[in-house]
Amino acid sequence: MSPSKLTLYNAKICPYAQRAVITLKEVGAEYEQVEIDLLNKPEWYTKDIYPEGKVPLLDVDGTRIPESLVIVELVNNLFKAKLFPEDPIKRAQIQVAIELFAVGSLSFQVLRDGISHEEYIQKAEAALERLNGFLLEQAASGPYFLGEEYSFADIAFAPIVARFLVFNKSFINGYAPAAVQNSTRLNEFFQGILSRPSFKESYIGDEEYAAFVRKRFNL
Ligand SMILES: N[C@@H](CCC(=O)N[C@@H](CS)C(=O)NCC(=O)O)C(=O)O
Repeated sequence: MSPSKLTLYNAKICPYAQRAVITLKEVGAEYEQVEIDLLNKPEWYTKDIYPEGKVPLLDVDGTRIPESLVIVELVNNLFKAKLFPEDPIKRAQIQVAIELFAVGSLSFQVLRDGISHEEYIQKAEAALERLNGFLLEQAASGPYFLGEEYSFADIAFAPIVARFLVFNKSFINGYAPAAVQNSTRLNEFFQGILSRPSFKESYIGDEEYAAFVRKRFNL
């Protein structure tokens, strides 16, 4: 049974929030959306809605559920969608791959902690190589994490990958990862998840994302 009222607290800039939007689109849910300005967060959000002050948060008939991956699974279950593979091993493997692909925190290491571009590139290439291994473990060709089957893995990765590529282009001197150029599987995966309509319809856009990073970090 689908819930009677869904309200998503979203910030278009946020990759985690985009996971929730993609999932809602994939299942064809009707929902209301409240945009939270992360650079000027309204007091009422932290005070009345979610003390952690983070997005996304999904209100389901008055019950508030935060955390992107929890929301993805909840929406999948509410709408009896098939975004989670039946095989518990595959699910676990996807969860590990998501957890270990921490390129978002790598960009913070450049912006906040001042690690060098060389160090960033070294860590990024290692993360991509590992992801390539995970992809090949599932299927020899894509376009998705599991091969031809679209799943929550693709939802989890797409917003992170999109912002990672923009960050490289705009803030790491146009760095184009060698691992992506050298691996058809990885390349195909990135193209597959980034060309999915639910991703494209919910993505803030390359320029807008780069502009946000510049503003947020006074670059
Ligand atoms: N683990 C959380 C992370 C959510 C998160 O960190 N969201 C950021 C924006 S991308 C946020 O709301 N930060 C609070 C702030 O910027 O004040 C999830 O997966 O939903």
